[in-house]
Amino acid sequence: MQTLAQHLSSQGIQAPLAQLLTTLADTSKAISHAVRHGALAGVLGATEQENVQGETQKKLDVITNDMLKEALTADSTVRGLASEEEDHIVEVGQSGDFLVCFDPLDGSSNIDINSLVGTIFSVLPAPQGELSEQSFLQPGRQQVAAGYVLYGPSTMLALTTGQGVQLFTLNPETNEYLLTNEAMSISKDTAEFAINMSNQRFWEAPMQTYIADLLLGKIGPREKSFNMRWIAAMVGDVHRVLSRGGLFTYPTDNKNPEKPYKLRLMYEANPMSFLVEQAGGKASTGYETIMDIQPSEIHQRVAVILGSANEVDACLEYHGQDYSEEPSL
Ligand code: AFP
Repeated sequence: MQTLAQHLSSQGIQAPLAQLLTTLADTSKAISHAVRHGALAGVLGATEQENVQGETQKKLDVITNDMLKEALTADSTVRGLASEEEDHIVEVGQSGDFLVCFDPLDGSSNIDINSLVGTIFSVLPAPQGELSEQSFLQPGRQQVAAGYVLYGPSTMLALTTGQGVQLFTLNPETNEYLLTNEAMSISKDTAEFAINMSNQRFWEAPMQTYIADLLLGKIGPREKSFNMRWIAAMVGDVHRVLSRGGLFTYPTDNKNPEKPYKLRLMYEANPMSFLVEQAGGKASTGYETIMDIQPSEIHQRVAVILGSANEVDACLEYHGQDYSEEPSL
């Protein structure tokens, strides 16, 4: 089985990007170690602090954010970083080739119940000249790499550099990532969807009708039964979609008119959309392709509908969208 380093070399990944991806992978090994020790390391529970999202920070949110900031600051290929846990962008170097956006511990509300959590990262080219928030506001199409690390029964790294999606499993004996799937592929069709049903009354009509038809199963217009899953950690739900197909969605809702969307564009929706499209799936807000969005601010939130291409198309039909264009690979 190829190691991560052997794989990056075999794909002809240039040294600076290979160095950055190695930094991210190595840091995820340390995060995996911290997550695994949980209560034994005193890393569970919440802090007194709130992040820019207005969410109470878990201890592990802060610990993992600091680990990634330290590692990326020490990496000469990194010009700047943006994190879910940082109010503003952080300039870390004068000459690095890359900007890194990340959610250090996605699904952190799962930490205290020992459920799935992960790290999500997105790598953008660093423009020349002064660094500002504007430097980061690039559409998802500009990403040079994206991935996630899922801290589950196995620690797994899913990665794309635009040449499909590769999956690596961390060998606990050697602490080495080994290539366990060289081309993840999302089935075009599915009978499985993931949504937080408790928000049903707050959804827009197209999503209410789409989900109602899924629930009608064989007696409804879809004429087949559907299964539902909800992990409450995007990394876990997207990994399931990449592994066996499915549709994952966090649609717009009017539960809190000041916050019509939940998922963050720069470090959740864009990296996951890159992975999903590279595996043959689709990713849309319901009205536009996620990776075509011109970001307006670093912590911007969007609606997300992603997964099996034909099922995303079916959902977009309810939104009155033309679904004829093929996913760009
Ligand atoms: P946390 O990191 O605050 O747990 O949020 C995780 C997340 O951003 C995403 O990973 C999940 O899909 C979604 O929120 C879960 O949202 P609900 O808690 O509303 O189900």
